[in-house]
Amino acid sequence: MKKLLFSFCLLGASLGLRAEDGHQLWLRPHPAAPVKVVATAKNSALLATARQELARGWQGPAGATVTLTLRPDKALKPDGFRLGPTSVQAATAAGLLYGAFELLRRQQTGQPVTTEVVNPSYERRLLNHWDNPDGSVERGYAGHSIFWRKDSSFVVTPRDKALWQAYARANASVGLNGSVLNNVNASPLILSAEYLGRARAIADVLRPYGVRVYLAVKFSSPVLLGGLKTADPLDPAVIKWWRGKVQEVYRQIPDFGGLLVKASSEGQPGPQDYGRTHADGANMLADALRPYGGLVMWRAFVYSPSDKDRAKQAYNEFKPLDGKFRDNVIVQVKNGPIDFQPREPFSPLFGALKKTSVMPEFQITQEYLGQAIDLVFLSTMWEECLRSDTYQAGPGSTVARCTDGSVYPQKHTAMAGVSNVGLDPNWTGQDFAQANWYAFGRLAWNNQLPSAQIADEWLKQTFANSAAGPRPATAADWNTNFLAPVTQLLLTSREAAVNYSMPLGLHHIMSATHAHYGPGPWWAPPGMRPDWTPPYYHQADASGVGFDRTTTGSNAVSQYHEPLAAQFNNPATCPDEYLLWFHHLPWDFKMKSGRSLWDELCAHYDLGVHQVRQFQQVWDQAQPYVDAERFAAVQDKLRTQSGNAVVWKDACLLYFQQFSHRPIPATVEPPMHTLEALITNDVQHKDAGPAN
Ligand code: BDP
Repeated sequence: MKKLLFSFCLLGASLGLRAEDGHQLWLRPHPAAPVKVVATAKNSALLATARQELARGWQGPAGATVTLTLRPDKALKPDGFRLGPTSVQAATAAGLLYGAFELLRRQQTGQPVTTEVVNPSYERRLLNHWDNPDGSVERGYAGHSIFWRKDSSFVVTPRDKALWQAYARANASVGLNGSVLNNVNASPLILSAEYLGRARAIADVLRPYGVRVYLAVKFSSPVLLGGLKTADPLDPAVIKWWRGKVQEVYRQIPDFGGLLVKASSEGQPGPQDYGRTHADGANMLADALRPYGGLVMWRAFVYSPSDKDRAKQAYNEFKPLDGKFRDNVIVQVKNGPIDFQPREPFSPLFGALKKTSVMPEFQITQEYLGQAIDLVFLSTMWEECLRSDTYQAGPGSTVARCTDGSVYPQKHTAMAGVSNVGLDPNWTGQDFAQANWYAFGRLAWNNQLPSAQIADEWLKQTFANSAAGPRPATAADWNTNFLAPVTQLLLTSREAAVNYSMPLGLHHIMSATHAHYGPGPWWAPPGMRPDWTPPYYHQADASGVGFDRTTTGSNAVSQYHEPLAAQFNNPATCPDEYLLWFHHLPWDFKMKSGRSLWDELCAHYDLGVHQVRQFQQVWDQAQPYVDAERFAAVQDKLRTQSGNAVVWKDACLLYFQQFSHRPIPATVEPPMHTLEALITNDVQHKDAGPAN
């Protein structure tokens, strides 16, 4: 063994290798073959980037000539392109850049290049950064903001620029074309001259990569920043203030993309404070942006403690407003009706808003899915949502098709993902969380892409041809012993997380004291808003468990189109995945498997724990194919995840057992913790992230 290690080291040394900190993402430097790029297009920053990328990464025939042709083409959307083995034709310079990246990706991942037309699913493909002006990141697990500084210094350093450039390049390589630079819980400061100046500097660096800048704004900015007495969207002084502010923004950033707004939601100010509707608020901003072609992305994440079922509220507030929004407003809807939980059914707003543009919002940062510890590939979760059939315009009206313009005529289409990027050297904290950034970009570009392909692409670009670490004997060896098992790990990782945390439709039972990491089904301090406590969601008692959203319960089920409403309403036909989302069922309810609900719950938690242990084994066996630094980092995270999965299982089973009064089946690993200890300590998780 010693000898083997030694020879690996020697090989490493002879290749001039260095440790891997993961900073290169999926864009690892390769020895490129010489290539000549001939462009029939006017010179532009985007074209220069395309040329540079081809020269930097060409893996095709040495000495080949690649032609980049700019030409109007009816078959192409603005960012689309026609691809050939050595040619890209597009109607815009951005299309040429995306075509260049596509060529390189195909080369690096061994996918064939035929002559074909490639168009993006969505016009705007955006990251939402929940970054605060002081440099902190809400629900960020990878260090401070890459955009804003803790010391509030507005000096733009060469290091800032290099980082922003690397960030923009990564985005462009997967087709992302927009970044909202600050938190939806927006500070009015973002619209001050200093912050706009820095936003301009960021926009200047992002522009050559086709990434446009957007900002999130606080609805009461006219009061807090402008000194007005009101932020009423129908007040002439307020309208004037926003017009002036928008003009100022465009003076700094001529290609500014638009505004993202969280209003009348979770305590944020909004039009409802003045007796106005979401449409009144959004339209006022839309009118200010219209002369410049800017967009308003108005979030539908709204709920208040007054309603008996939080899951129904967004639909109830927004459905009556369908058709009342300007055509440069897009309503931004989270994938599920509650809040980025490990599994939710799709939000019933998808497909139900037929005369309003709607965009999906996914959460890339793993707030409820293990933060920067757990290895969870979210692509399968997003794919599940995008492929869900809403039936709103007949069978086949999937969430994807209801949002990309295929079903309803939308003037604008978009998809947003809450970013997981921070100042950590590897950008995302956990090395495998990079895969979620990658997957989000790929799905925003092509909402039909299977997760298996995304995983395959990411692994090949991130770990193959590694400049560090021992090399596999042959490609076949690498494919069999690394690519296949690790792809499988990625593809099952989200289901494993659901199993050990919130199986069978359970949701929102995480710990509050640990900033949403780990279990907390018991958490309900006296006086706390019920809809912020887990018991509101799981409703466990002696009679059973689950939230009754059937026609005889909260009736949330009726927000879904038939045949879904009937299917979800009946426990016999409701998919197991959503069972306790829609039903409160007795502990001895007979499941499709023949087991009782209690036994089934136990089996899921236990399975989740075993799946993570299996992931550890897969990763351990991958060691010969991975550089030492990333191998050890991921191994360490998996070890922590594995221990914490046991905590989830023990906590939930012991807690629910108080109501079920049933034994944990002998086939299930017995708890190693006591409920008392788990509750008392609320379990001290290692590296659970900031408690914001
Ligand atoms: C919740 C997060 C909170 C966000 C909110 C949102 O816990 O930090 O502000 O979503 O999306 O899940 O507005």
